Formats: sequence, C-alpha cells, structure tokens
Amino acid sequence: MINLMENRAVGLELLTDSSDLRRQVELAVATVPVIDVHTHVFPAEFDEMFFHGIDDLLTYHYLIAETFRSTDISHAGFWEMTKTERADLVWQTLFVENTPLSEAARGIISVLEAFGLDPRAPNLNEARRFFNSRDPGDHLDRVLEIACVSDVVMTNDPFNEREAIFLGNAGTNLDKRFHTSLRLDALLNDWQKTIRTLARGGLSLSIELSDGTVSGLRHFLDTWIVRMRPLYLAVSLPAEFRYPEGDVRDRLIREVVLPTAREHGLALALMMGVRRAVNPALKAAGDGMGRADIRALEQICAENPDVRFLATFLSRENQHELCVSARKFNNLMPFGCWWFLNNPSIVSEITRERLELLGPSFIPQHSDARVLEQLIYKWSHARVVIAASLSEAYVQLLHSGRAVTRDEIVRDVTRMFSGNFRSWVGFSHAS
Ligand code: RAT
Ligand code: ZN
Repeated sequence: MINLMENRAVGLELLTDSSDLRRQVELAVATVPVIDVHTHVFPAEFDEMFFHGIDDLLTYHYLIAETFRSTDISHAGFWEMTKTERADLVWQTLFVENTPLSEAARGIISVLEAFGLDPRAPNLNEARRFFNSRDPGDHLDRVLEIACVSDVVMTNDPFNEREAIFLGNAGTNLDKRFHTSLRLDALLNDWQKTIRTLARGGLSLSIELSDGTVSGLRHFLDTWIVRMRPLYLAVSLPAEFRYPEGDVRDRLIREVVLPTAREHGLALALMMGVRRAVNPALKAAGDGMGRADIRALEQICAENPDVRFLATFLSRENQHELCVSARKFNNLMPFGCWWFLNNPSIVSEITRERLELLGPSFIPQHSDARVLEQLIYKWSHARVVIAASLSEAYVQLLHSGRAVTRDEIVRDVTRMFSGNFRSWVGFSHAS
C-alpha cells in the first residue's frame, strides 16, 4: 500500500533534471505496449502465409534487394534456388563477407541477439536448430513480449482467392491479439484482373462500372466486412495518383469505397507514393517510390468530413506537407514511417517534425513486419529513435519553463502507441 502511494507520488513529481527526464522517457517508450497498426504478419492458422524463423527472416525482400548489390548471381539464378539456399546466400553475402550495416541487416543481428544466437556464426546451422525447436505458441508469446506489442493488425486481401480461404476459415476464432484490415489494392489498382477473379467466384461485373456492378461490389465488401470485422479499410496508391481524376479508380473510390467506409463507420488508410515493379526481375523486392500529390489527399479529406482517414507517404519529400494537411483536416491521422523511410535517420527527422507540428496527435510508427520475429527489431529500433525525439521535445519544453511528470510522459506515449489508433478506428480494450 505504502509502495503504491509512493509510486503514485513519484509519478506526479516534476522532472526538472534533463537526465532524469530522458531516463523516464526511455523507460516509458520501452515499456508502454504498442498496437502495431500495419503489418503483414499472420498467425499460424494462416499456414503458408505464416512467416517465421531464420530462413524467412533472411529472405525478406528488403534483404534480397541488398544481396543483389554485393553478389554476381543473376536474378534468374537466385529465383531458381530453394528458400534455404537463398537464406544461405543472403547470410554469406551480407553477414559473413560483409558487415551488416544497413537497417534491415542490423535488424537480423538484433533478432539473433534477442535469442542469444551468434551474430558472427559462419553458417545458419545453430539458428535453424534454435528456431525449429521452438513451440509455435510459446514462441509467438515470447516475440510479442520482447517486442512489447499488445496487438497486431494484419493486411488482409479478400480479393485474393487463396487468402480468402484462410480468412473465411479464421472467421472470428483468431488469436485475440491479431486483427484484420481489409486491403483494397486489387480493387483500386488492378481493376481489370480483379473483375476476372470475382467472375470465377460467380460475381459478374462490367468493366465500365454499371450500377449493377457498383451494387455487386458494395455487396461483396459488405459481406467480407461482416465476415472479417476489419479495423479499417486500406489501399496503397501510386505516386501518380490524382484526385479527382475521372478514371475508373476515381469512380470506385467515390461510389464503392467511401460509401462502404461511411456505412460501416470504418476508417480508410491511404498509403501513398509507391511505384510497383520498378524492377520486375526483383519480384517483391522490385518496388520503388515517388513523390505523391498531397492535394489528392486533401481533396478526399475535404469532400468527406464524415470519414476518418489514416495516411502515410513513402517519399521523404511528402512528410512535411502531410503534417501541414493534418493540421487542416481533423479527419486525417498520419501514421508510421513507411518501408524505405523506416531507417533511424529518417524516423528521427519525421518524428521530430510531427511532434513540432502536431504534438502527440499522430501514430509514430507501424512495423510493416512480414516475418514474426521482425517485430522484435522493428520495434526496438523504432523505440530508441522515438524516445530520443520525444526527450528532445520535453527538454525544449523544460527550457521554456514547463516541466512534465512521469505520469504525463506515460500518458503521451500511451496516446501515441495505442490511444490515437484506438479512438480513430473505434477499437476498445474489450474487443
Ligand atoms: O513494406 C513492405 O513490405 C512493402 O512490400 C509493402 O508491403 C507495403 O508495406 C505495403 O503494404 O504495400
Ligand atoms: Zn505494408
């Protein structure tokens, strides 16, 4: 009882010494659980989509792109190899023959370190033995515990015939820590192919979007929303995306996606600035990026004040304008430092920029993890940078004359790590 009272009193004390302040910020950022709002991680029930262990970690597309920069192997030769052979090649190239200096390579070191595995091992024997010996359930618990992640939002595509089977089967019996988001890329970026996919499932649609097609698509989404219970709808959009545009995508957004979001009270995540298949020979590692048009996002936000938008941009050049747009539209929530931005130098810059323009009213990071254990490094690396950026903001505040307490720090971090997302998508603690 006395301890509890003392603890409460400590939480209310003003932190007037900048080293104490930094320590408290580091502690809060390291220990407040985070909701990972955008990942490609799946639980074991998703079978072949459940990626985990050293071979999946090393054959991550970020590392494949880097491997091609330091070896002479042809693209064709690489894709002919088995996953085990590819993992061996990546290890040999990036970790044995070279120093793993890049962010994605250092991530592997952080994961090995978390499990006490040798980061200088000459081969993958020890790591393979270790990951193969783990009980899947215990391992998942341990990974989430080390990463201090309370909830994981998957990326779920009901337009993908294989995934739809798992999604249909998983229903509402999923591990309670995993949540769905409904991805609309197939609909909005690959309309002609998607028509053919849906036709195989018995849905006959017209390419020029007749009224019947619009209602057929609305019904398709309604059905999947009931089945999947997604926390939000999401789409990635090319750097060239313009709005209004007068093309099929524009009509699909206006007539299918936005009315669906509105009717179900779902937020729509817009992930802008990707350029798919810049180098198709690299397959999943071949996408690039470009500067997107912030005016498209502003127009969507202005036309739909009753819909909440989550937004992230892939280009560094769009980050400042995203902050400014969020100041103009309170139905816009910036989130994460996406993909090629997820490097400490850029995360630091973006986080500081967001704190300066938006205070705590944004979601600092998502992991985009594809392989379970990546949650460990993506979050430990992000936390270091977020803590430093946040400390800097509190120290500046202190110098201006306003000290904060430990409880206030925890309140702010909790808001950024889970509260903003919870209130944005209406995700309560109980669900
Ligand atoms: O970060 C990634 O792994 C990318 O390949 C994409 O998945 C991107 O995050 C996306 O969601 O489109
Ligand atoms: Zn992603």
